[in-house]
Amino acid sequence: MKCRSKNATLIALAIASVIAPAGAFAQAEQVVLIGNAGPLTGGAAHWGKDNENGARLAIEDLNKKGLVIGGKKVRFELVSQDDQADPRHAMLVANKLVDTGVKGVLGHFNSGAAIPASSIYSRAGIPDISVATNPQLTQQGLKNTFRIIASDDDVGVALAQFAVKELKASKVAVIDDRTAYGQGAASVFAKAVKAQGATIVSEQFASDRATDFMAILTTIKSKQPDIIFYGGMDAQAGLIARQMKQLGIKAKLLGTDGLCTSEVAKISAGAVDGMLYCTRGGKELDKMPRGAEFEKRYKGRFNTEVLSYAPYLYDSMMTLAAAMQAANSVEPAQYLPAVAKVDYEGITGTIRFDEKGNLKQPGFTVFTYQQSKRVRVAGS
Ligand code: ABU
Repeated sequence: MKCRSKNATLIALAIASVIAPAGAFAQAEQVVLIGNAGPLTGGAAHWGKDNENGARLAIEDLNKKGLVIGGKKVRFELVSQDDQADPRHAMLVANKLVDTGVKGVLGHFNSGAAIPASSIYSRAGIPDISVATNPQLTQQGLKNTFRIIASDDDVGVALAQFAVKELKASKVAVIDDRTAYGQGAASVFAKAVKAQGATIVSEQFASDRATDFMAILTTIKSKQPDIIFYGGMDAQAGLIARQMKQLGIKAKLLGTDGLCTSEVAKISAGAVDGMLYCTRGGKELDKMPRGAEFEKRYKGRFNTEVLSYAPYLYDSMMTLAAAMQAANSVEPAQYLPAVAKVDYEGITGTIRFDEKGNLKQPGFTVFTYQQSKRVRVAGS
């Protein structure tokens, strides 16, 4: 009985070797799990989905290429998690991704989620590349944490200079949404604008879920500011722009990357035209080395426009893959040093990190809106 079964196995192998394509048995395939974490529900879900799409496109491209790492063909799989833009939920998600055995992480998106989650990936020794912009993310001395975009220190100062020099602002009001991102960006901007000689006439705050800003804006109106800086996201900024118009406030509305989307224009019902200015790290998509090609492929694959950071998520994934290839290993302990030393020409430009994990030479762009379309007014 035993002998008959062994013969059957040998016959099956012989048949397989005749019908299988040449080289099919040469390389075993290894599945490499990559975590993606960000808001996939709630008011920032459009950001999370855009990021996830960028990561997915990179993984599909890599799998088409069929990388061989450590002698094995690699198939990447994206494990995407919704952290709900919430710090506590982000920590649950981070632990889950570590337990699932991911070899690298893309995200988290919100600074308030990315900062606590980064400690969890650090303890597990897993490389983590994020577009969260609060400077603290890379000031924790964590060797595994990287940011592939300018920080709020970079863009906040650039926007403050633009506000004073180009918009001739001297009286400034500040509102923030009490998140790590919003509060951090508002504090960088307030400090930088004061250093430029402007005066802060009002400092207010609301939550990142707020919809009614009328009371805050009425208080601010009485101070007659030239500009209002909002530290927060597009979902609230669009409402602020609309409510400023309703109250007849003539000030410009300024903010950092959280405001720089097509969504802000839609929510504001056109109120952002010529009054909202925002700044973001890096170049506009059509100025990126392979931005136009990426835009076309993204639209073809997902049937929607690029919102913001999809090309950076694409490059984040490609950076992890380039480091794995350089180290000839998918194991975090082996390839983490190669991420720190990476020199990768991506869609968004050259990816190289400084000793803290910040992108070297990130650049910035200042935008405004005309007919609800974002247009570049300064920067790279
Ligand atoms: N930078 C805009 C939103 C992501 C963050 O919280 O940093």
